[in-house]
Amino acid sequence: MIRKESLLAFDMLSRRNKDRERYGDRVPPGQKVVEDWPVLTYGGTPKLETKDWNLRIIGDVEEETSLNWEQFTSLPTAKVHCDIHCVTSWSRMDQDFEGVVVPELMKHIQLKPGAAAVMVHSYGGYTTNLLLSDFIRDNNLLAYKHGDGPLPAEHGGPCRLLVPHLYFWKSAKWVRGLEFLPGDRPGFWEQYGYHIRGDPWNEERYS
Ligand SMILES: Nc1nc2c(c(=O)[nH]1)N[C@H]1C(S)=C(S)[C@@H](COP(=O)(O)O)O[C@H]1N2
Ligand SMILES: [Mo]
Repeated sequence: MIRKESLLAFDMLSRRNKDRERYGDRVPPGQKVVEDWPVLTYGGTPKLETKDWNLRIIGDVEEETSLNWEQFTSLPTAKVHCDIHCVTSWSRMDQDFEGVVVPELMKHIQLKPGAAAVMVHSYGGYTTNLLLSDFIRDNNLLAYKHGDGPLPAEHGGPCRLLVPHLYFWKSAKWVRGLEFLPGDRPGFWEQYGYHIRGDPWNEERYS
């Protein structure tokens, strides 16, 4: 007798093989491609209007400051085409985001000499941590558009971080502030056992 679980396992395996045929090495180990876009939020979607939105820059900076929506959106933008990888094992391929380029924003922020990491704070209380070497990259955006439209609220609108080279929990939705720190410190999921860095190619899922 063939057990139902073995049939399910077989099904998963053949799906992964199909993903590999279609996308080759673009699918990280242990991931499977989905066509829909799941919403993964701890808690609810904060209701935010751009007129009330601002981005606070705090911690190890020469001068703490904040930018309103108009100031923020006047910074140089770019489009990033990427795949996104959630630690719960789905990947979504060929996504188009647009927003402020992180290194461009950083040109306006004078860090204190000891700054080495950032804690990203979200409206609603979520946090996630990144080393500056993972944060200040040309492919990272403070994204406010997806495809042809604004970023949908449930996916982090008006503005989310996009860090395509790490698992998607690092891409904080509803970004509200950047806190620069002398060293890496665990954020929300990292405190609950997610990996401190989260590289999908090394399967840095949990620690
Ligand atoms: N503010 C906030 N950002 C967050 C989360 C969250 O719960 N709150 N979840 C993270 C996780 S675990 C994932 S996989 C992605 C999911 O983004 P999506 O809902 O747009 O797919 O957002 C990340 N950013
Ligand atoms: Mo996730």
